[in-house]
Amino acid sequence: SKDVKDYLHLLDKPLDEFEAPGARNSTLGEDALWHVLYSLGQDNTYLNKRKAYWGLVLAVRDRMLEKWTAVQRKYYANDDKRLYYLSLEFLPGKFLRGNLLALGLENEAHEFLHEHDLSLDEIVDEECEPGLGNGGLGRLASCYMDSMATLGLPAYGYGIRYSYGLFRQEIRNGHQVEQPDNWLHEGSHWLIPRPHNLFPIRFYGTVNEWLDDDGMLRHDWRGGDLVMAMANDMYVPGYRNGHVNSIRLWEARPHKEFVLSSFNAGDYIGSVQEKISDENISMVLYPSDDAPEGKTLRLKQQYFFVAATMRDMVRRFKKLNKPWDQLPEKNVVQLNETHPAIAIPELMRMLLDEELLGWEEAWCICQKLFAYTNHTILPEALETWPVKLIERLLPRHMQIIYEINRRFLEEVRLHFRDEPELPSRVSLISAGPEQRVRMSHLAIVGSFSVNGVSSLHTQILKDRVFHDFIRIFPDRFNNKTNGITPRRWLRQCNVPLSWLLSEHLGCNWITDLTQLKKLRELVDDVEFRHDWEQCRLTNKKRLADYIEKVNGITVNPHSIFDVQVKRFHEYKRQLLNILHIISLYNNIRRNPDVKMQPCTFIFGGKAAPSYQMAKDIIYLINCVARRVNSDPHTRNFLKVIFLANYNVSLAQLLVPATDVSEQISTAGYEASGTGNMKFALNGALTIGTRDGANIEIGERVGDGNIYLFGLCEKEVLALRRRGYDPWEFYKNDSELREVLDMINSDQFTPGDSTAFSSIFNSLLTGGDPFMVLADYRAYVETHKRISHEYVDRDLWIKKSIMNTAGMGYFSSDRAVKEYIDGIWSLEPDV
Ligand code: T68
Repeated sequence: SKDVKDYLHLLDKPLDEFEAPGARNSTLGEDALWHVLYSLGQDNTYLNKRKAYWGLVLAVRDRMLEKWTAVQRKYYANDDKRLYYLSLEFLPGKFLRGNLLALGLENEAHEFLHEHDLSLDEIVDEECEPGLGNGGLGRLASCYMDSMATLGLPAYGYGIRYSYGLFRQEIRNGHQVEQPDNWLHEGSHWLIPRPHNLFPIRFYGTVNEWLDDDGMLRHDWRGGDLVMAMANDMYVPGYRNGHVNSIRLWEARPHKEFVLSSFNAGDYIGSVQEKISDENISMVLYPSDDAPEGKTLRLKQQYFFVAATMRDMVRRFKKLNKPWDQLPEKNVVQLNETHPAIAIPELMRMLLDEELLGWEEAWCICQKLFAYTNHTILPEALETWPVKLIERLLPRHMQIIYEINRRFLEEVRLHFRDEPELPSRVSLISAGPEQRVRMSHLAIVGSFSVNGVSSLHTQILKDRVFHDFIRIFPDRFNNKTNGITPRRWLRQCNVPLSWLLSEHLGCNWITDLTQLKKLRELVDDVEFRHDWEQCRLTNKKRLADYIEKVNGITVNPHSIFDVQVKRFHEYKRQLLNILHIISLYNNIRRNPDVKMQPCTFIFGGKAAPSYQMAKDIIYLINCVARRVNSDPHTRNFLKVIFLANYNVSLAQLLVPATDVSEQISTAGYEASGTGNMKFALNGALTIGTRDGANIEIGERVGDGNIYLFGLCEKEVLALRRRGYDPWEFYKNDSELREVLDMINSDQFTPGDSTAFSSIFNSLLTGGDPFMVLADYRAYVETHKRISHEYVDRDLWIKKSIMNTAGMGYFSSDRAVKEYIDGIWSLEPDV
């Protein structure tokens, strides 16, 4: 509307010369109308939401493409060193609003839509979000792409264009039901297909040996199946700097349209079948964010995108006519987890077998080129592949992995003569009945840098998970604490607060988040605190409207919004949260006149389809919600909401409306967390364990402004060593016992007393590795404090402000700068 337009110029950094209005002689609106007619072939004399959306997308895209081509030209002209960020997952969220914001086109868009009686809020609903990732890892990749563009880095993201993203979650009768996410059913104009950027990718086949002119043994991988990798580019504009980068997503295409021989021999369907199975490679994202999927198709996906990416990198490098030893001076490859680690033997193969380099030279290049980020210490999440499978699918790579390992272990034996056990512990290949390749060992040995994603996580990698490697490669390990982009996670998702911030601090916080520390000078300003609270209330009302609309439940916007949204996993302990809710419920029923701050507990998140326990937990939450929300004794005090299909868009709605952010993983299990950062940045208070980045958040917002509770990592280890006995907590805590007995009865599932016996057993008889009961009492007591302190509005709002003020450090701009200085050695280009 008019009002929005009037204040936007105050809210954001002004455009610099790259964006000067008049650089084009048509307006955004004119171009959108042009596209409606000439690109979409539709009548543009009147607009509906769909036409307005698509027209705008195409008009915005034109502007990004102009900038992108200019930026590419500049990279070549300056002979820039390039970063390749390889990730099997990206979770960019919806594009339109962010792209308008970055390009400084929001005003023009509002104006255009206003003329057609439409608003940006309604037309962004037309966009469906690409769910090309599972959770934190994929979202981190997208935050980093945003910061790289904003810092003007010569960087490229690389991944897969899945036809189906992460499943859409429905809740039926309290259970998670998975539906396919056909996000491309209407096509996406944000994705530009590049049918000429096409590479053949080989699978299976055999390895031939031959002698070259110097008598060197050479290898040649041939035969097998070929699949084509076709590029699709997605554009990432920097924030108001004229810089646009891209993410190249590979799509599998059949090598031949039909196998002509069988076609002619009359096997029409058989020949089509082959085409279909080739396309399968990029069909669907694997929906597990922990236990890696041991399926051949998953390994095919990994090799497919990595091989195409290495080809693309080498293609660009060859244009420079430089000797091979310059490859790592002109490029750096960051591996997001071990999923793309097969890039190391693939580049070795290209250098040895195609470019005919010697082993030492090729290996030296690889070790200077690759860097690896670890995101997990869960032992079951560390990726391994059966030697037998790699031998069949990628026979030449298996030979190369053996040779890398042989040379590596020889060195280890030489340097650690008195430790005969060491070689087998660090070997790239695990012994046992089925030999497997340890992808993390391959990634460590083949990289010059290995980083964790929070201080505690990196420390655990050094002390435990990769302890042996620390002694072999003492300089290789480093920490890069995660960060989030302030453009999406404050400026875009929280317009009221952004407005308030820009009014008081100016708008530089959008690219220099440390500016937020100046908020500390404003905490004692009564009027400012009042405005702060109003912003929060506006956001809470918006969320309440959504809940009313979607879940059909009325929630009180003045109640405490307590939110836990993330993937469902036992280590994240959604169970601890629901146990506490049940005990609150019991207490309110026991004391009907209780004076208590009303609470709304909100959950969201998906369970891997094969993770039964996680699905049971979702069912429990929904059953408790049904009971609690319909109980007349408690419903004014307590509401439990499960929001289906948690994704980036829903996060953008939830984050600014949250009072209490639940970050309650068992200490030592959450590598970092990034949701924790989003909430605190928007002024939520964290209730959390001393895990992952929670510790660093506490250090920066101050002890008094965060609720840390429970066992720390060392205490978890110590208790495990002593022997954790959940029955002890069951026996000694009557409130807890009551809650557990209710779960183990038909209280929440009338007539069915075994619905949650799996949960009861996992907490008690199963010996629960996540020690939920050990932290129960501390958690409940901490919640009492929160409920008490929330009522003191002055106190609470001050704490809220102090959270935002302390969160500047957690900008992904800071994190990316640390990667630049500590790992990539790149020159920002603006
Ligand atoms: C997350 N990992 C960490 N993995 O759990 C989280 N894994 O603590 C951290 O903040 C975040 O990474 C970013 O560093 C994941 O999200 C996956 O999604 C995943 C997907 C497939 C296989 C294994």
